[in-house]
Amino acid sequence: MGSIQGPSAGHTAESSRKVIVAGAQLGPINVDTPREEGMNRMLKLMDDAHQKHAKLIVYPEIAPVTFFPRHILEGDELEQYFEQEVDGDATKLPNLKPLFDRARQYKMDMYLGYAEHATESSEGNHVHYNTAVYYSGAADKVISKYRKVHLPGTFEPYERKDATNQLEKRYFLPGNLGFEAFRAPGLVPGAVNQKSGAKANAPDSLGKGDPIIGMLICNDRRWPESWRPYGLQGAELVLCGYNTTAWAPELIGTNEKTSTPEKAKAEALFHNKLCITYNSYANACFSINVAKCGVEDGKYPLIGGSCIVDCDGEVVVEAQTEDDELIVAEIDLGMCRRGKEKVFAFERHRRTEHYGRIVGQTGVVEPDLL
Ligand code: CDT
Repeated sequence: MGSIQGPSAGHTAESSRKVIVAGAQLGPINVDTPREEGMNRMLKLMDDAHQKHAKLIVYPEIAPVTFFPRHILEGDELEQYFEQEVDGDATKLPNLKPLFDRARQYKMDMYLGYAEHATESSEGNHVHYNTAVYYSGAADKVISKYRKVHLPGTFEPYERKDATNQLEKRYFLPGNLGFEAFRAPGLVPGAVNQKSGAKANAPDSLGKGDPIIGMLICNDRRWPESWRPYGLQGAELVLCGYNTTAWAPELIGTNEKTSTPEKAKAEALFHNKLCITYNSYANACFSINVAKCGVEDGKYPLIGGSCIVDCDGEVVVEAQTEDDELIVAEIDLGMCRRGKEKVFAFERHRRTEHYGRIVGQTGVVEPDLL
């Protein structure tokens, strides 16, 4: 005789992997905001995070300065927004050092987005990237760097003089570091490691090592292709900072639904949440998504909506303002096992023989006309 299965059927054994994490949303940073003022605001948010026992803080994309790719710039006017590494060590970047020093003092991990001036050859040629680094408080060093892969907007400015430009293709090269996940040492207590004899990918160590983390920057979050490589590395937490315009008809396009700044902003907030909730669910990972927001220079609106999303795609906590605001949550990375072992058990359900177009083709090729 059939019976309805009880609540213990299919129960996934989840080890507790709790950690308190924070997103440091920033309000507007204007062209004339002094660097020191922006830095003090960022440090204050880190102090608040420490008071709330956070072990990881996430800042927005290009956090320390105004979202300059909307402006047409060259020479020193452009270069002032870029950080130039000393000895290949981001913790020594002169403008950003106070953040690393404070994180070191608190033994706090940190995702920090900034515009990177990188020297690529012995001849001193330099290139620019839109970059985020992950500083580990336990290791006291930057343990991973990510360079934004999907650069939105145009190389040339729009013809209309009053259009809001998004000149990231002009100012940055596409990231060249791929989507490499990494482990954050000591971020949750009691993780197994090689010293204790555990082996990666052994059945009894899955989901028990130091947390597996991936980084994205802004537009990357809209592309499932950015998340899946992290899912395939077992990521439990994806970090993403953003500067998302709330009203830029040339860039985003308009229709009846988005014909006013208010409607366009509502749609931009909806799309932000749509991508981060769906992709967190489909890769069974948490995500921390953090905005720079509000109206920069009195006329360029950016959306807020910073949020921490769980591995079931649910929003755990969401910012309520368009200003400096810390969002904090205790998350349990052990919850990721259910999605990874059942609905999104990739090893059992993926069909790579049918995915060729995803890596073999960039643009759309429609079927022949009838
Ligand atoms: N900074 C950044 O990448 N902004 C883009 C704007 C494009 S809007 C569809 C973003 O994806 O939010």
